[in-house]
Amino acid sequence: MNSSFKPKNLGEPRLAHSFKDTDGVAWASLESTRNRMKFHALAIAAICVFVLERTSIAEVRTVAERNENPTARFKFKNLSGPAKNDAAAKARFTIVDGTADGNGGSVDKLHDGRVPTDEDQPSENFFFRAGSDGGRILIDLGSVIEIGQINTYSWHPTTRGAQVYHLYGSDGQGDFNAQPKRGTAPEQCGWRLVAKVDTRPAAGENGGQYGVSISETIGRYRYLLFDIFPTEQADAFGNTFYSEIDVLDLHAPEAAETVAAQTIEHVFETDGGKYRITIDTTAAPDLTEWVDRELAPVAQGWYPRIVRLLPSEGYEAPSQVAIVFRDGMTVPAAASGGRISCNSRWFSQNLKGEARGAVVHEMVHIVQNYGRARRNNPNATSTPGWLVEGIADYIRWFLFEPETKGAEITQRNISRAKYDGNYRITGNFLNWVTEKYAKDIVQRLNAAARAGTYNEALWKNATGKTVQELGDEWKAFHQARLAANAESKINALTDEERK
Ligand SMILES: [Ca+2]
Ligand SMILES: [Zn+2]
Repeated sequence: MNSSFKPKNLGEPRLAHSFKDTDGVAWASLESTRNRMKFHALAIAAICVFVLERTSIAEVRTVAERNENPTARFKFKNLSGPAKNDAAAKARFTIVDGTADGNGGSVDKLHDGRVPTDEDQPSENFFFRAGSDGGRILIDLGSVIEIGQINTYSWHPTTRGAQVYHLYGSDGQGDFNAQPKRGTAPEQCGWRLVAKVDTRPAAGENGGQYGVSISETIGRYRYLLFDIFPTEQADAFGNTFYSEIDVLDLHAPEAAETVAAQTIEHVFETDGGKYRITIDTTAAPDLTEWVDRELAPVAQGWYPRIVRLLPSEGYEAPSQVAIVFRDGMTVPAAASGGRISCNSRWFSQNLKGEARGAVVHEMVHIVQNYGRARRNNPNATSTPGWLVEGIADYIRWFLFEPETKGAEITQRNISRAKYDGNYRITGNFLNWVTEKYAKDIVQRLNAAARAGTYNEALWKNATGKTVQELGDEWKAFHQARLAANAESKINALTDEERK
């Protein structure tokens, strides 16, 4: 939607080097939801896109948008998404001033036709070193072209999402310096200012997925110079995570192929449309077939089952679940909010083994949603981690895949058999308490954890015994079972074996 509201001039980036405002340069800016509310006193959703009027000097149009629904597809309402085969794809990118941050990707991440699959993925972005004032990047397109559009994309959950830069162009003629460092005004050495961009909202957070599109009469250039500034100086982490820069040749024969077109996403509904599950294998296309054949039916069947297994009063489990395969994770899988991240390498090595069960475990975390206790109840007790993981592994190993016997107590792990032994050990304990004392123990524990009222008295109320007493009894049961087994094995030795 276009807003009639005029943003106030946000001023120059606060930096040691400041630049004079040049007449006739388009500014792009975003207002925050919060700011907008002040003007309209209406709860109009999300962020608006708007264009400042152009002046007669530079016929440049700059539009910025903060994505309301940021995903790996980088699909914007009013802007085209990142392109793969644009003129920047084969251009040369050079850092003219400033230093790349070692935690990020190289400057070539800016034109590799790829974007991050998640909101905080340093390796898939380029950003200047933490604590620095940003820097300058030169793009050499190889020859002069008539530029139709220059688009820049960024993504980060906090202040490193917004974009602040000045853009210059040159055809390289005359008294030209291709690599002017900070302190040298580009206008003095053969460059022309094309646009000034600042997508920071006047108030509120800078985080999110941003797209900026500079278009209309940009001009004929071979070189582009980005002078990039941090979005804030309050801490060292103000340098924007830039994901992609596109330069579109006005006379390019075909429309640019967008990144979104290559996104591999399988979306399905379950439980009569109540839940919507998205599985994204863009980062691991080889897994797509397995996902469709093996994982999708499990997610479809088990997400609503887990919801029914873990009810509590007035609680609605997240209705949207995203399962996203990612590169470079250090753990097999993780859950946060309604999103499950899957380590694509670990999954491809465990397709026949633990892969499906790992997703079931993470789906339990999404349904558990115990973090809400602290948000809703200032006096919330915290639920011990061993119980959170124990419930996830109880559902996984005893309800989802009991046939794998993956959470048995054996001679090998009996020494670690404590009720708070975490993961599958606690899962085994919960299964034993369920069968022996209280069919609804997991439901009770879950409801308390979600409300922020978990305490040890719960065990005694449900079973008549403390959790320590239950733990001791459970361990003694397994010790006796294992001893009897060992004995029966000895007795079962054949004559041959007895020799
Ligand atoms: Ca990229
Ligand atoms: Zn877990």
